[in-house]
Amino acid sequence: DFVYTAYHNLSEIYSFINMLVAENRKLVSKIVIGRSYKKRPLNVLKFSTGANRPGIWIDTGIHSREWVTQASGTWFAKKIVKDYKRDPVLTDILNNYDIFLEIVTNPDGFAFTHSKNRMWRKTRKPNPGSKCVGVDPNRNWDAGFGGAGSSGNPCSETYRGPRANSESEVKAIVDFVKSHGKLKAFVSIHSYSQMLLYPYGYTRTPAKDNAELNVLAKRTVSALQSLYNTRYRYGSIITTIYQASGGTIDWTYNQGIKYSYTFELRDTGTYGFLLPADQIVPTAEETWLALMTIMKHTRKDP
Ligand code: 0X9
Ligand code: ZN
Repeated sequence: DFVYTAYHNLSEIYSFINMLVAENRKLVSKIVIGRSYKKRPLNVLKFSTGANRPGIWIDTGIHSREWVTQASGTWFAKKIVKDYKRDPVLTDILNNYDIFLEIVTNPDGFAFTHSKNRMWRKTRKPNPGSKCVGVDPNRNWDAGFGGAGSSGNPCSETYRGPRANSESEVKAIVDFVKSHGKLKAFVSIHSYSQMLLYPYGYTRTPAKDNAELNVLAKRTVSALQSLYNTRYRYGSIITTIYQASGGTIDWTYNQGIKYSYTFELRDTGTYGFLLPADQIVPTAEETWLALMTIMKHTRKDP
């Protein structure tokens, strides 16, 4: 059986995904939305109990070194299959919405964090004319692309890439979001720093739904805190963390997905990206309460 209290490599997580689908065929399926630069499948778990439903998207691991996020993603997947038909709130959500979960959103980077460099963040696509590899997949989206809070230097950790959507890992999600057409919430999960962020990152102009996103963020971090007293800050990206252009949720928000949020999970820097494995399950548990708060609200306000 899969151990949630340890970190796993790419092949272990891909096996986990296949097992979960095999054991829960009525609820779970696997969609391959594209291929990474190195031709690895971009697997998305679809939790669905009926046709033509609106959707809720969750991704983890777009920055490969943020290991507690992929680990939490596996825990969320198991939690969904365990709680369907047991937890009335999740059951109601799944009777009306599909949930999509991409656990390893940057598989090439993730494999590299296991084989060569634990602190790798970006994709693994070579940059022509540079010895430096990779693009920051959270600066590559078509929302304020190329603006302040991203770099044009291929050797930078925040290199935006030659153009928006240049990374197949990003383009695959863009194509999925557009073809799906009715995603109502989009949650992109990072670590670390214990923050819940909403648009915008590329501009100081508040999002049209700023007031509602703020109130929901406040309720969401308070649900998270209720379990282990883990404290989160919350607010728009640019006012809470820093200016960042070409980010995921700015693009999804501009596509009309009102409930677009980014989490920065534990901790606040004691261990940073190297969060000890005994914190995986508590992190996932508290984050699940936060996700449920966002999903419940989405269900009430479609
Ligand atoms: O800088 C980032 O990409 C994120 N922090 S991290 O340490 N995980 O790299 C924060 C960016 C805020 N989110 C978006 N712009 N979507
Ligand atoms: Zn990140």
